[in-house]
Order: sequence, then C-alpha cells, then structure tokens
Amino acid sequence: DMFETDPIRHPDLLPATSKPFNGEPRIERLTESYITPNELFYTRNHLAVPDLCPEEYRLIIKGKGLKKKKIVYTLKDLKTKFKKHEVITTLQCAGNRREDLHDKEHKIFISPHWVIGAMSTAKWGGVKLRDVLEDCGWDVDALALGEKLPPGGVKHVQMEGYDQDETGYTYGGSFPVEKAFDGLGEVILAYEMNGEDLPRDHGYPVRMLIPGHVGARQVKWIHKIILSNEESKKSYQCKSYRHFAPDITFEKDLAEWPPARLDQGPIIHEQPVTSFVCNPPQNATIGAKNAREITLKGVSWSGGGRKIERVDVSIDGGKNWTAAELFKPIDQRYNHHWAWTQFYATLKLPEEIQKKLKRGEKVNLDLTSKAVDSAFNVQPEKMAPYWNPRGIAINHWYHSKVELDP
Ligand code: MTE
Ligand code: MO
Repeated sequence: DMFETDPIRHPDLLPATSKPFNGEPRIERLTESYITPNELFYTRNHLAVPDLCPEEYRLIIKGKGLKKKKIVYTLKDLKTKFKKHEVITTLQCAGNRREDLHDKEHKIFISPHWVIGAMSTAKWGGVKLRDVLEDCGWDVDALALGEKLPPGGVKHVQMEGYDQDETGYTYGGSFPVEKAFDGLGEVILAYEMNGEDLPRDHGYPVRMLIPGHVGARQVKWIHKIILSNEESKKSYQCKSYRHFAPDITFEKDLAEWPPARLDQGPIIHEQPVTSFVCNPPQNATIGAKNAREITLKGVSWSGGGRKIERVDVSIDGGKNWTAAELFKPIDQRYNHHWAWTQFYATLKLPEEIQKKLKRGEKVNLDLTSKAVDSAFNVQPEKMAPYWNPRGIAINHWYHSKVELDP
C-alpha cells in the first residue's frame, strides 16, 4: 500500500477520496479566520505523499541560458543564500465544485468530486523564483523590463514533484515564464506555511507557489524546474486541466485512446471570479424563535490577482440581492490581489417569514451569492452553458439551502 506512510488528517477535512487523499474543510470553518489553519487547508494529492528527508532534498534547475547545464540547490542553500519572501495567497483546485457538474447525463470521469471547499488561504514563506533564476544566470531585471527576451525562446517553467506512481511517473506541470521574472509576481519556492515548516501534505520541504494561478501548478515536493519552449508534457498539464464546449463529452470525444480531442481545449492558468456562502452551511437547521434577521458569511476570490469589488447576497435564491460587507484585512496591490475577500451580511427577514416563524412554522431559505471582480467579470447564474467534461472553472451561483426552525 503506497499510502501507508501518508500523514494523519484533521477530522474536519472531509475526504472526497482517501487513496490518494483529497479532502476539503467543512466550509463553515473557512470563515472562522482570514487565514486557514494548516490542518484545515484543503488537500489535493494525485499520488501518495512522499516522505522526504530535509538533508537529502535537492532542487534541480535545467534549461536554456543558465550558467551551467544543471544547477542543484539543497534546502539549506535555499534558506541561506536567498532573502526570505512572504506572500498571502489563496489556492483553489481547478475542479472545485466538480460534484455540481456530475449527473446521469453529464458524467465527469475525473476525481475528486469536490463539493465546494477546495479553496483555502495561507501565508507562505520562501524564496523568490526570480532570485533563484538570477543566481542561475538569468538577467531577470532586463527580462522584466522587456529589454530582453528569455534565452533560447523559453516560454514555460516546467516543474516536477518528488511524488510518483508505481511506474515512476512523477507529478508535474508548467506555467508561463513571464510570471516567474515579474518583479511583483511573487512566485516563490515556499518552505513555510503560516510560520511553520510546510506540512507533509502541502509539500514538505519545498513547494512552488504561483499566486493567482490555478492550484494544479502549485507543485508540491518540488524536485525539478526545467525552463523550456514547451509546456509540460505531463498528463496533469496537457490532459486534465483543459476546457471544452458543453457538447464535448467524455464518452463521445475523450474516452478512446489516444484521446482524439483531449489536446484541443485551452489550458487553464487563471481561474474565474467565484464566491460562496460558508455560514450557515448547506442543509443547516437554524434555531429561529422570534428571528428577525439572518447573518451570512462567505468567501470570494478571482484568479490572476483580480480584486473582488463587490459581493451580492440573496436569501431567496437570487430574486433579491443586497451588497455584503467585504473583509480583507491585508493590503495587496492593484492586480495583485492573490488572497480572497471574505464577506458578511445581516439581512432582515421579510415580514411574511417573520410571521410564519412566530406561528411556529418552519421556513426554507435559499442562500446564494455572486461576486464582481476588478475586470467586472461576474459569476454566471447557471452551469449548463459552461458545463465541460473535465469539470474545471466552475463558478455559477452556489446555493446553500437552510431551514429556519422556530
Ligand atoms: N503537486 C504535487 N507534487 N502533486 C500533486 O498531486 N496537486 C496539485 C497541486 N500540486 C499536486 C501538486 C493540485 S491539483 C492542487 S489543487 C494543489 O496542489 C493543492 O495544494 P494543497 O494540497 O496544498 O491544497
Ligand atoms: Mo487541483
């Protein structure tokens, strides 16, 4: 059993699958604090968790324009040769809410079927990839200023993790190189999470963090970086995280091998604007004797550093809306809003609902939210026009059905 040596997880990390482990926090816990505690941070593993010894850890960098063909760093090198940089960023799995897309007619043949909670926020500490690339011989300042082009036409930063399957196939992916040399991009090789060593589940001893980009590229247990003209050929990059029109189905278009159309959809890097009510959570029963109002709390985020400008909330499934109060206790820069915005609103219950409660009748509410980001992207109401067989970039209104019980 490859998974025998996996770490023990917190009981409030609800497993979507157990081997490999994929767990999402109980969402009402996400609004208890701005920073998600390490043990509640959603966990997405494709493989077993590697058990790495810090002294034996190596980061290997290869590619065009480096001072040597292959440059190797130890954990100590990373911690002592470079300045530590901290960044607060939200991670979300591209397939968050996949459960919503999966039904009898529209099957999603990819796991995990997340419900809603594959999103969390932490303060990460590590070294800027930019500084490491500079140490390797890249003129990152000239690249950032646009005075030079990347050596040898490099376009992508490919990554490989230490985790591997039975055949030795390792996890990997890539992201656009511009993000790596951008002085404000804050791509780091992280060795700390909320002031502690990275937990094993989150990449101990070192993971990549690419703020504003999709969860899949935040490669944990990072072992290799390859600067290349091409995107990563790993299936996790070129197969799993592509988007298709709703008429493309897995059975019809993607299932046969080699999968005819699997390489034709766009690859996701930055995710669309989203939000969801965390509290009260789905299916909650709320004691509501003489209740006159209800308080909603939730989280909202957009990819690419886009700021959340507004979140509207509704208790009647989206007929009536009210702007919520926004909460973001940290300062982030224009188009560098890597971390989520929490929201809360106390809404007056309509007179007829108050009367029903007084008469001792139960009342059902349909709580929902919709966010607007700084590019004025809004969440769509329904998923049908965005349905896709990989189940990614799902951001239609999330409905939380709750019951007021006097
Ligand atoms: N890195 C490695 N090495 N192996 C993995 O399975 N999963 C990716 C990414 N990095 C993965 C990985 C996916 S799909 C996501 S959503 C994030 O890690 C989740 O990070 P977390 O488990 O720290 O929340
Ligand atoms: Mo993911």
